[in-house]
Amino acid sequence: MDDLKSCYELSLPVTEKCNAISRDIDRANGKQMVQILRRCDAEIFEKKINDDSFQQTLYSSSVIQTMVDVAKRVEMILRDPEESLIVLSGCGTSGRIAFLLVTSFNEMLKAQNQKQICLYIIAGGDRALLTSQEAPEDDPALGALTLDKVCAGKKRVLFIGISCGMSAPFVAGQLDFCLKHLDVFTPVLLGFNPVHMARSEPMQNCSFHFKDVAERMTAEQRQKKAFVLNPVLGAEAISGSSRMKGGSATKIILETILLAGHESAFRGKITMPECITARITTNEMVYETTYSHSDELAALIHKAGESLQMKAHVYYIGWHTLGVIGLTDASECIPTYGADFDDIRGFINNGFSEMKNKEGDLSSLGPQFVIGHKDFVDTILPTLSQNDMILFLFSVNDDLHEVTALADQVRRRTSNLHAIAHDLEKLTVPKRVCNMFKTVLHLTWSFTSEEVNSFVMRQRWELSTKWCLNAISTGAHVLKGKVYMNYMIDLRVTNSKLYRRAINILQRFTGCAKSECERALLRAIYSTDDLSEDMTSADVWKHTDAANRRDQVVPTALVMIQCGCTLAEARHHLDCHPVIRDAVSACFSSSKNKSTVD
Ligand code: F1P
Repeated sequence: MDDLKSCYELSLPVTEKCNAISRDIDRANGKQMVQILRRCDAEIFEKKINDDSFQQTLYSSSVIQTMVDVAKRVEMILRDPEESLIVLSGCGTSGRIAFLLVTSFNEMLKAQNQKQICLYIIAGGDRALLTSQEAPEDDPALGALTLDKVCAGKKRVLFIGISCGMSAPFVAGQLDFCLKHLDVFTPVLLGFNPVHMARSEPMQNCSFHFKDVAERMTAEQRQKKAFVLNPVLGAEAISGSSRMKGGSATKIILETILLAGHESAFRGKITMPECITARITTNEMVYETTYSHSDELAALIHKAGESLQMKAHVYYIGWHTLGVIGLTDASECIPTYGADFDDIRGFINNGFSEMKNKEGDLSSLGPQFVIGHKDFVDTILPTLSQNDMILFLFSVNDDLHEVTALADQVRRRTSNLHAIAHDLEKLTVPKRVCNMFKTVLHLTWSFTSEEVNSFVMRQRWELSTKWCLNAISTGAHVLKGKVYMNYMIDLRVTNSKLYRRAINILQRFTGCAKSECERALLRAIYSTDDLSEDMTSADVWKHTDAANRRDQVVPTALVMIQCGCTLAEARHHLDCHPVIRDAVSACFSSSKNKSTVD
């Protein structure tokens, strides 16, 4: 059985593998968790992964050279912006990072009286910025159509398709569209697997798969008509959770490229591999500084875990782009951990007018879209309890009067108020502000504001905040028992990638054949012990549509396989063990006892 398990593990792409560093994260306390996450994130900057010299990493000369080449395309477009566009596109977290980068870069261009030529696409539209809209991710034709629409009439487009797992059909459809129109488009694929590990499963109504597209892109790269940027970062700390390392590396790589292109176009600085390497090293320093605050980070994980364990809430109250980082982190907990939307929620000053998203104010779409600080004060503050954790996210450049006024209001209801605050050695957040919070993760950066412009400074604060919040929300869900070993055992099975991941998880834990695991998963999804022919022969997209309306499908399937029991018995078992990690352990130990007796 162990052989079966390791064979199966070897067949997975890097982004879906189990990271040996975090294998026991479910048994770690806050402090140990920070160290585990620190080591996993260190792999982003590693020169060699597992001594495998064939796998290219972020610092590999081939990767740096591709970044130089893409930066030159950015420069060309910035020099001649009429009828040109730079488009960044992705699904889920990748789309949210695209949104953040595009809005910030356009702001920078605007501040310098340049034309704002950057555009983002996120599968599922702007509502996907705040909620999990996983189904559009499976539609390659929708991706191509959306891209075609936004680029109508343009003569030159640099298209950057982000799919950390090199798997999203939405992005594959867009890249295929670009490859068919290379006279206008220069496509770039950003992901974190070697090309041979790109997904090769058939896609909805489509004659090609992701790996085909990646291979065609590689072929075109020889003539510099297309580019594949795919350094390997090692497996995620929570298997498959590409919001973590994948999201951080996406931000680092694309910001580096955009800024290098900008400096060449407007400051005459020729983009050399050395400048790209230097920028990556600066981000490595941001990583070091962030994790050097491990005690405060562990304390914040502990507090957030306590709140979730008591079925209370965690609220991120952020300013400007740090608010966006908070909203993004919060929204990812729903598909990753099967969390409710209000377990961890984000709020931003001035709501949608601060977001500057394409579709404007979405607050009428429902409570998940209510995101302003004012909304927090009106709807959450009056019912706030001592068990709810509030985390402010701000920098010295934000309106500190506003920060103190809101902190004052919150303190009248609860003392469970904490902060992540960024400042500069020459410009610090005053002590009286810091003293308002029970725990302050206070990051003082040694750059002077003359050294780097405020946009660059802000990008570093964003990255640092992302690392902190990823650690806090991951750690809190681990403490709540939502993770088994380092697997997101209670994920929502809402698209084909997550459907495959669910089967992989079942195979991993039971050692059973794929067909048996899939049957158990379908029984849990369709809520029956007797699967009909209609159910078993339906398309994956039908399964994921049904799964979207069910809770705990993977844990239920796991218990059914492991204990050889009915659906009702499995559900009863899970009801008796509200902590999923305990439910799974109990069922493993009972099946072990049974087999010993046998
Ligand atoms: C895109 C994505 C993830 C999300 C979930 C489903 O992944 O939406 O961001 O967390 O895993 O897939 P990718 O295309 O960037 O690999």
